[in-house]
Amino acid sequence: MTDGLRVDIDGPVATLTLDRPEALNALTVALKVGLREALERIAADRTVRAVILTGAGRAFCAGQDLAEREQPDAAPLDEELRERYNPIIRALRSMGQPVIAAVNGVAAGAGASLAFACDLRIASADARFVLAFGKIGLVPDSGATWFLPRLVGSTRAAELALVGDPVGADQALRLGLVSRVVTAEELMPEARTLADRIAAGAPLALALTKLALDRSWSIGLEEALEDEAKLQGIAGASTDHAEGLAAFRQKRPPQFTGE
Ligand code: T3D
Repeated sequence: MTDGLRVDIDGPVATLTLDRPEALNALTVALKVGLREALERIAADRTVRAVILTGAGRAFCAGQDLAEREQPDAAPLDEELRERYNPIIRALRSMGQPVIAAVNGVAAGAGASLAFACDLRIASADARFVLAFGKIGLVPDSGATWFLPRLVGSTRAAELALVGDPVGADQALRLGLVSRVVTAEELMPEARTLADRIAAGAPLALALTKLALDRSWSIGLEEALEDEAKLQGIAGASTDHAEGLAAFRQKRPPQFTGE
């Protein structure tokens, strides 16, 4: 659909595939713009209830396309972050649908940041995360300095960001960077099964859960308790809550509509 991005919508699940395998799915301007637009379109599509982000070929994403960065007309780095990377990270966090990163291979630089910004990460045994920024004299960006300590704790985040050694799939599982590791063949079926299970949930409740989890990082317990009460008031007034109760009573699976 877009240069370097495939968007497949199959029932309630949208799969976004970064598709520049010859450059390990490195992020060009066209791909960044396409990815942001696709996320925004999907966010507004009520038929999509879960999203999978993955890469074509042997990589998830090698971060910024370094060949494009060296072009004389490349935007300054701060501008590139503000205009193109940060909106992608905001779109991932603000969309109501949960996003699963199916990390099929190397995730380097902003490619790792993209995976960190998803709600869930599952990895194939071939996956590795590389905080490649330092090797080219840059600072971790696209949310990496914010997500990483929250995902693995400050001590491990500092080691990953300052030393930059690659983290293989098994280590990523031990660190809590991913929640599951499967074989390369199993990765997409596993991601789809997970996405289908999420998609069977109540969309409004899922969106509010995502919001509450994100907000919990910046508020105290008292505020979180009040937040939960407000959000539960909204979820409790939904048709889906009534449907959930009826389904429980009638011993059948619920049919949620997002209302
Ligand atoms: O706008 C801004 O710059 C600000 C934003 C910055 C955010 C960032 O993401 S900064 C970090 C940028 N990314 C990197 O520094 C990673 C560079 N790549 C690597 O370190 C390694 O390629 C990997 C560790 C990812 C994988 O290594 P390996 O040995 O498995 O593969 P390879 O042989 O290095 O790469 C295979 C091909 O992909 C190769 O092309 P070729 O020689 O076969 O034609 C290589 O040049 C290409 N490739 C890999 N990464 C990139 C890339 N091409 C363009 N950009 C890349 N990032």
